[in-house]
Amino acid sequence: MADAAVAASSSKATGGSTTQQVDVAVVGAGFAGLYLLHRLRKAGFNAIVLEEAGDVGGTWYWNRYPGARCDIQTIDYSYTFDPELETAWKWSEKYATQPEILRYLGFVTERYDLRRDIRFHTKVTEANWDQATERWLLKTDNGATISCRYYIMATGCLSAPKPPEIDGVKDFKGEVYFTGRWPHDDVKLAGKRVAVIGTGSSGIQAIPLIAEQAAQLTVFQRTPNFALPAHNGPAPADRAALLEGDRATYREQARWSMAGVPWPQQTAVSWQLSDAERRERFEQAWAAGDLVYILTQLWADQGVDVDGNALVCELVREKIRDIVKDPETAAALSPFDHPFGAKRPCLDTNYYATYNRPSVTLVNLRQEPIKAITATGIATEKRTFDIDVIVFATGFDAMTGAIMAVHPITGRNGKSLSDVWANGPQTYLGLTVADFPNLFMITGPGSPSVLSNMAVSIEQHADWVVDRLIAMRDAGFTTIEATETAQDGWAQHMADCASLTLHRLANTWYTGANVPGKAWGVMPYTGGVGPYRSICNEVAGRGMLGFRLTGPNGVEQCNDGEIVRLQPDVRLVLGMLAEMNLPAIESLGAQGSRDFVNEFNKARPAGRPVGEVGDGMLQGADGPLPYRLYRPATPGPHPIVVYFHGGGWVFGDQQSDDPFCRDMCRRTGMIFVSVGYRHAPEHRFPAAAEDGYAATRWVAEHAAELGGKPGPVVVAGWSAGGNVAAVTCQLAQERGGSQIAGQLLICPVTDGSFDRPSYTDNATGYFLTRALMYWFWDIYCSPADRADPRVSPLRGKLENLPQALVVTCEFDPLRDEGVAYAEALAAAGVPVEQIKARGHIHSSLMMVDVVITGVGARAQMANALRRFAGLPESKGESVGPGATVPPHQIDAAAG
Ligand code: N01
Repeated sequence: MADAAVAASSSKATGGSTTQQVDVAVVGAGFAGLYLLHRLRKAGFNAIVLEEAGDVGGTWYWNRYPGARCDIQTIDYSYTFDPELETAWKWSEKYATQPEILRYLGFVTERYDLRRDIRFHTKVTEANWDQATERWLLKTDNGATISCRYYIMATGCLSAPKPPEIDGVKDFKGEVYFTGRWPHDDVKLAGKRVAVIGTGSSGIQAIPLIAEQAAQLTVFQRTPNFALPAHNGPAPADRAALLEGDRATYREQARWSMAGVPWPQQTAVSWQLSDAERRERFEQAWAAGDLVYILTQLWADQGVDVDGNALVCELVREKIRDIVKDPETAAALSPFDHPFGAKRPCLDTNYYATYNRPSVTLVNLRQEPIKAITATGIATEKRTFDIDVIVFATGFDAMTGAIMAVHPITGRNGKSLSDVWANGPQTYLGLTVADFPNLFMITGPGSPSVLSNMAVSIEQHADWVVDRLIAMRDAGFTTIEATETAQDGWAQHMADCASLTLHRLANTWYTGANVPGKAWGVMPYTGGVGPYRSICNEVAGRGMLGFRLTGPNGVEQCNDGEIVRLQPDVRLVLGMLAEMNLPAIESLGAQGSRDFVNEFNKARPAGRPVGEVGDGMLQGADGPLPYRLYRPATPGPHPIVVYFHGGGWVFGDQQSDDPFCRDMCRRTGMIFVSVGYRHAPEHRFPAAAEDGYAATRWVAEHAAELGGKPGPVVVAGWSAGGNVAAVTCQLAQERGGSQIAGQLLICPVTDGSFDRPSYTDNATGYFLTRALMYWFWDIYCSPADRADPRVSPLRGKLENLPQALVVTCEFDPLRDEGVAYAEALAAAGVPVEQIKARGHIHSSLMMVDVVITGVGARAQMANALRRFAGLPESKGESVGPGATVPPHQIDAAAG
């Protein structure tokens, strides 16, 4: 039914009561609900907000426990939609207290006259989609019913407190409080024996203040958490000056940053810094008292690499040992079970020092679990504690809990949201769910939400949703719904992003692990606020990709598809390259292209250290050739890999593939000899192929001199180097040359024909273009020679060739000829394996330390090389590109 028709009967009776008719109903009057109401009204929608509490504030209404503050600097944790609002309100502290934030939200409510459209003390108890009217019908706990075209959950991510799951709570005769539902009246703790259960952000904020009042405080800790001092006070002068100097730029940078706060991206990785440099950076972060700073500004690998992260963990533990006088207590407070940042770290004021007070006791539940709560206190497996007051700081059923708290939500064809989410939340962009038309979530699971500055993410979501509603109204659409394809694609992208991070190594509320029985999975989007914003914009820009829109008289638009198919880090790299506006390499001429590539490579991160790197000369087909040898740090002799770099037979050298060779040398424990074969146009076909053959032979003959194991060598190569490696194997067999135990061919050129689909599908946009490949071919090899197996090994004799691993990348013009070569080898009886790297481009697996999703594939390649050389495979790292098995498993959270 059209809105006009509905509006004509602004309310109508259902079953004796009156149903209020609105365009949009929003649940929740916190940060998100208030801004939504403001924007919806401005856009001319008739909207109401339904709020269970007695006033505005959302999480800041309920969480009134002592010490409650925000943990993002308040100048960042503010609305930015109205510059006048920004100057009308002045925060008094770096981290505002809960009462001040609540006053701010009240101020915003009055300023924009929002209160008149908020129904307080109104909890939604049921929401049903009615297909006939294309509206949601809501029931509430006070009997009011509402019919709305659009239903928006602005319910917050951390607003459904989790039950404590401890026996005997009901038996306790003393006072019981939950941090997430703290009373509005004064809670008197002076002179009392208080227990706090839980040491997350809430517990860690409350404990020092409770300790100041209570006669005795006993803290029951199941898992220690990382906390750093907030150093609260006035807003830091440098940040305030930055904001006030150019407010619009500051806010815009926040919107496009990774976490919603404008800090630059770190590029130095931990192993490039000395101990002293790392310590200096850490001390600076400790002094800054800022979570986003310490999570993003130490070194680039702190959040993605177990070793880079372990360095941070140890530096924090050192601080704990410095502050806490009793070594046993310090040890119990020191986290060892999760990487820093994989569980939300806390900001504290005097938290660790509180344990130096004689009136404070820490009970380590890992050593003495709680048996039960009794009438008079708490019994652990070792002791009993007489207690007057229990404070549960036990957290929330995060991300999904608040949405499920207003259940049942029944969508198209009677589908229940709790059934659809039984195995974890399924969403498109964290905003919508297939089969639930016209339902939106603000900062829902699948969006950056809790891994970002919520203020920034809320505004982005509210703006995106309201802009879509306006566009739909203008175009005459009345329903919007995510498609299954788009939703599944988003789940895949979410998983790809999460596999980059260390969240998989922690049991946290981010993953649902804190709630018994809840499905496990990283619920927030880990790809960053800026990238997420660009994806949402792209969805709209590409004709609402992944959405089905319908309107009256059968009008329908469905532009189905997946919004991100590239691996997330590959997408970022391509975005950066696009911004650099680089010239087409083929426009530079051969020498120009070499100069350009050399210059470009200088800006790439250096490779990791290996045992030894040395340059030398070997004998090629027509004279000496340079090589670079990478020796592992382990005692030799080691098996040898003869490696051929990429570069279209025109450019590239030992330096260009240096990070890859170092990485593979470390992973395989094998010597890599990277050969500087001759390039076209000075040396056209078959110079590169002949050099490959000659160099391999020379290396095999000089294996002992090089510190290698005598016997067969292994060959490997990328791109044109993959071509040289493949051809070398064929020549060695044909000519009875050196013995080759295996071949690793990474995105190899295997055939001089350009009619396979990948040449068309990936012709542009993925760095290696079809035009560039044509150019390479023209420079190296005349059309008359292109069927020669020395450049098109696919046309050669394949029987009895060495076993092979062929790696192809999804978005690579060379993909299909790589696959064809693997299939042809297999058909010829050669043992062959394939890696089809999903979401990767021609060069991404080579981008060591930049494209982390390539780690899985490189670990698999390393294992194959070890196998070829007769070495045992190394254990425990990879199962596939971008999907790594955790090298370190941790204990499940204790129940
Ligand atoms: O909740 P939590 P929170 N027996 O889940 C323990 C935001 N926040 O309310 O880790 C014994 O972090 C549980 O132990 P374990 C912020 O994003 C922000 O503190 O599961 N213990 C853990 O120690 C934060 O991350 C601010 O082993 C039990 C604790 O209770 C999020 O809210 C302030 C237990 C729960 O910690 C949640 O923080 C406060 C049991 N049965 C919160 N069950 C700001 O500063 C749970 N625990 C803005």
